[in-house]
Amino acid sequence: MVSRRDLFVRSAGALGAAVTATAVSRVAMAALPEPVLQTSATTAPPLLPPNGRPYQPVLTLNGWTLPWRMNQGVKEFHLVAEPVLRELAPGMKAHLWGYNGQSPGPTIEVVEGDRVRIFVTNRLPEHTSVHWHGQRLPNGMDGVSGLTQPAIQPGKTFVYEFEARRPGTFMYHPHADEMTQMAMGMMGLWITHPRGRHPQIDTVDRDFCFLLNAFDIEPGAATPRPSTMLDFNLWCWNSRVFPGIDSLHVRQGDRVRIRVGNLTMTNHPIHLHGHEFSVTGTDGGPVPRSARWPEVTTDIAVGQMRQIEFLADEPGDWAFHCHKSHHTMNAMGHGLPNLIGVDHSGLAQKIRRLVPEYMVMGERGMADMAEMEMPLPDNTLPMMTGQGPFGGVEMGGMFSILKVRKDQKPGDYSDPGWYAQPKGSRAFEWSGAPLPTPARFAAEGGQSMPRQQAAPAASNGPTELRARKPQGGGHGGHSGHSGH
Ligand SMILES: [Cu+2]
Repeated sequence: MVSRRDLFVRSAGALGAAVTATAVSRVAMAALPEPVLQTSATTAPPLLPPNGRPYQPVLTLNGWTLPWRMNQGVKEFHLVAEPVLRELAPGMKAHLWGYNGQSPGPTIEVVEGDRVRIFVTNRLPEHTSVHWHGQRLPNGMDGVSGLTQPAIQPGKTFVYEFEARRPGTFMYHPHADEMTQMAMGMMGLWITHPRGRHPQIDTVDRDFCFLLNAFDIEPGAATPRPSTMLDFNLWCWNSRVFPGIDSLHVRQGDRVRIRVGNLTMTNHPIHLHGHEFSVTGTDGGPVPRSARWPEVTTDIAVGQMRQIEFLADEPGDWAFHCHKSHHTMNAMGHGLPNLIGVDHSGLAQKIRRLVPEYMVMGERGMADMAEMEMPLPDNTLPMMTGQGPFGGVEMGGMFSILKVRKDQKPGDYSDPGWYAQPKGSRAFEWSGAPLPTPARFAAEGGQSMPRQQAAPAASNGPTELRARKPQGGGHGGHSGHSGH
């Protein structure tokens, strides 16, 4: 983390002209707080509050918390909107837009009732604004350019000031050319901690947070395509792609909170293995205890935040991921022919006479592709990487690992390494008598998928699918279906 004195000086020069029509005292702003920059994409340790009201800090996955200064009882922050270079995972860097050297921007942590003043300096090539998603605040502080304020022009600094009225999990992002600016990575988290004990907010031992975001970066390129509407190819947690996403390290018996916000253009069913959790909060505030129920997957819609909590009582390395399986892959083409079950033998040899490096893909599913040593363009990621103790994890994108350990010290967030499974507690290869090949398999395709019946004549109307249904059994309600 570095302070950038020159930026501070330049910003201060622009201040007089930029700040207009706010309720903020100009005397209080005589000197801008120096912006603090972060250039590393690793997870920074939680920022213990050096002053102001005490609270238990969060850990931002592959992110950091923005320091502040106290100025006559007001917590002052300085966000700088600017182009940044973000490492999405080892082997790939992207030219993004973010705040204070990184995308996402730093997490802002305050306490319920805090008066907060945020200076926003625009170093982007176009105007911007900052919307404080989910907050109760005066209308003129809501950051919707054109509606509640003029846009912040390049080189200008604006000041937002309000009281953090509600404890909870919030976000910030531009409300100016937002399709471009969010596609370029402009976003951050905002945590308002409760002041003292709160009837609906438990104290926890570990408190993690991250944003879901997505980019469309062509293999070999480094800048996201901002005009992409839905067909993104890099699915990230805090602008990181597995295996670049850090794992979450907790002590067995810890009560754990994870706050997840979605600033992509689609929903993400976030799924945790080995434990059940409750959704204890949204960007609307804490969920009343009577309205909570156990889940292992929570769907987070576009623009939503979900706060999940659980008791980490099962030791191990537990997968934690988005359940849309194409979100746990990396840059991939989508217009691929379906090759499952197609016999390529002979064909590949013929093609290789014309294209010496030709490789067959997808014949047995896509797992082959993770193992394949295929030349990639510079600055892109293979589709499914990440090695576990037993081989390739075949995951990319929105995937991480919850590591629960008995001997993880309180407050220690360091990686304990792979879990040593107790003897006799791992799935193992059957070594008894082999399974006889069922006779029906021979009639059902195999490599060449022989046709089972004559093709219907063209005049026979729509193709009818014959689905094999279980004979008898208790599923009376399904017996009337004749295939779809
Ligand atoms: Cu997803």
